[in-house]
Amino acid sequence: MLEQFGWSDALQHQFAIHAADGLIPARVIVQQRGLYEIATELGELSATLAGKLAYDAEDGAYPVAGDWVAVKARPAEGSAVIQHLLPRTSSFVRRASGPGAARGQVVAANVDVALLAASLNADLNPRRLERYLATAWENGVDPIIVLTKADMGIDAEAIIGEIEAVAMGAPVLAVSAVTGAGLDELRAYLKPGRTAVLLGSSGVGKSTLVNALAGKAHMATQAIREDDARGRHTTTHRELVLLPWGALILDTPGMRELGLWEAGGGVSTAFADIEALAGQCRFHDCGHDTEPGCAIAAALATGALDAARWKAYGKLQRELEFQNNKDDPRAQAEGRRVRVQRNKQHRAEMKRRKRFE
Ligand SMILES: Nc1nc2c(ncn2[C@@H]2O[C@H](COP(=O)(O)OP(=O)(O)O)[C@@H](O)[C@H]2O)c(=O)[nH]1
Ligand SMILES: [Mg+2]
Ligand SMILES: [Zn+2]
Repeated sequence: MLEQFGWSDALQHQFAIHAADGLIPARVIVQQRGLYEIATELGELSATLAGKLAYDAEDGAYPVAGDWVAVKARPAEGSAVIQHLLPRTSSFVRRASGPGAARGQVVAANVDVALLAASLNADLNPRRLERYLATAWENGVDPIIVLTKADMGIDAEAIIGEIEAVAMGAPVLAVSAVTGAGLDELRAYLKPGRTAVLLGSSGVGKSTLVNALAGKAHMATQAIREDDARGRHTTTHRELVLLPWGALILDTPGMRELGLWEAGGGVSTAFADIEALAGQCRFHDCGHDTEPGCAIAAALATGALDAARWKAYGKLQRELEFQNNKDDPRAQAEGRRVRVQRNKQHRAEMKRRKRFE
């Protein structure tokens, strides 16, 4: 059961310390207001966070859909308590906005492939795609650009060409959930036991695409526990979906504000053409402005480098710098405060235990 969700020998090996504590591994299918639906070897269970984990999670480490966790199961009650979050291989973070949201919000974890969805119909913003590409590469995740709603009479070929020009080699597909066009091509990228995440603005057709890929099997499992009579929680959707051929797909709510978190490597990959050009400037520390022998200025002059793309690159660089600076003092002070408080609690707890020894 758990192998279907991507559980591996390597994960099992890491899990030994938790197994020794009587915990079992689980993968988060959906998270809603602090309540979880998880897949375990005992079947699907409803779960809550252990108090200690909820406390630690102030650091922004709440389990989310796709996460592996260690749980104390109560199979007879169909429930479990999540005790530990296992280390993530990748995570997608939505840039936080508003006070107190210094860290950003993780929206998907442990994915292998990112499907960057944009509608052929609207919302085709190459600049936004560049951001998504940067975020995927920075996470070590393979991006695939999925242009949706190919049935709406738009010349997909022309747009695919335009997108390929900024895709830096990532595959670009056009699909339609209505006619089924392009779905076989997409399926070929979704391998059994591997997890793909769908990213893109709300309304581009992500959930419809998951349904089209899942077919009847998904409809049958869509309605997970709605047993509210005994005060249990109601979950009407799932985010992590097991597709009929064994691939996993993570549907996320709108990602309008997917930010760049600790990007850097990702930006370089997404703009490898610009970085290569910059390497050809005569001066090592060229400001790409009025310096003689500037390869960027030359490429802009001939049109070999698109001015909008150059501008987007500059904007990303400035944003990264801003985020890095912004993060430092405050986030560090906050981290310190949390650690001090936790140590205090820990010492009090040790004292309390001593008394009972
Ligand atoms: N014509 C057409 N409409 C689609 C397609 N996929 C989704 N839609 C419509 O787009 C709207 C938003 O779809 P939804 O899956 O909820 O988008 P999400 O917010 O990205 O999950 C709905 O009205 C869908 O019926 C498609 O392939 N073709
Ligand atoms: Mg949706
Ligand atoms: Zn230059």
